[in-house]
Amino acid sequence: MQATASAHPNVALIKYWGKQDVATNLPAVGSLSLTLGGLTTRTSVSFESDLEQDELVINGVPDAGALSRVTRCLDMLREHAGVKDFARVNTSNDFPTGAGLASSASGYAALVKAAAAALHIDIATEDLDYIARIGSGSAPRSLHAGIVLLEKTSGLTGTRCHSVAIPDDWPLSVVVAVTSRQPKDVSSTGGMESSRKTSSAYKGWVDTHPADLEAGLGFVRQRDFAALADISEHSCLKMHAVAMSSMPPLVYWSGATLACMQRIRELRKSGVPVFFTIDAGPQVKAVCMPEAVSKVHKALAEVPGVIDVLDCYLGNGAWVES
Ligand code: 2P0
Repeated sequence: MQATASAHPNVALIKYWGKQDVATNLPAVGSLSLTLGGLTTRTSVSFESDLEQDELVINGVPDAGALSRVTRCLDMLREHAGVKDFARVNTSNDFPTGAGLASSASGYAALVKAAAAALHIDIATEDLDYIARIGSGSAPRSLHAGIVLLEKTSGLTGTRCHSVAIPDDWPLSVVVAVTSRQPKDVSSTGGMESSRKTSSAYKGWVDTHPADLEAGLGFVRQRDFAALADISEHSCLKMHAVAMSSMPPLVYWSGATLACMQRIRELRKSGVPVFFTIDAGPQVKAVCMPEAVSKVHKALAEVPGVIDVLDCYLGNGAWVES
């Protein structure tokens, strides 16, 4: 009753921000994401009859804060398997945790993948996606490869998640400029709820999102990098406009974040195929064609305030290691 699984984090081009239902992390809008090969979460799950509750260790440190959400996912899998044993969960990231690099997405994707393998259950993809979503709204995307669509549906779970292009179909690269290793002050979960309740821009965000998602999907299908660049930066800045217009205001950027955005726009103006996206943290992700990686990497490394630059590529969905 033991298994280990790995998963990559993901970054959305057409963003998710806001929930229709908090309890089940049902998003108010769909999203389109890239699974980030090069950054990995590795999680071992062991169901043991002598445990009195689930135990969670993240990067070598016991973590009680995230335990209730982990237990909720494990309960759903235990029910599926007809097993009552509690589990020891040991997870580690080879990249900064809780700092806008989607460690919760890769974390919950690896968790459900490892737990399902440890319990030897044969579970439908849609069901595993749903259980991962209970952990984190963006986690189902990390169960899938390459360019991934999480769409709203009228079905039982309310969402469907699948790959729209595998890495070989359109091998985009992502250069991540790390500007801080500190965990963020306001979680995505808290920020989204605050935006829903207080931002006058929230309704416009939800109303205009389906058209943005449809456009982004079309540009992926056409492999139209320039058009995907424009719609992705638009979705990113619209999401941050909603966050910034919340009360109290949510500003996830630092000075270095803005400097990276400007540098990326200059590069694109000079003909380099690159655009930016930013999540609920100060890191900047530069999405580019593979031939531009070294130029983009060098340019971002020179921006004051950038402490590390990570080269990523499109990766596979979560997988069982052993
Ligand atoms: C996204 N983010 O689409 C958006 C853009 C951050 C900014 O999905 O509350 O950790 O667990 O659903 O999934 C990060 O939020 O939040 C996220 P919950 P999650 O990538």
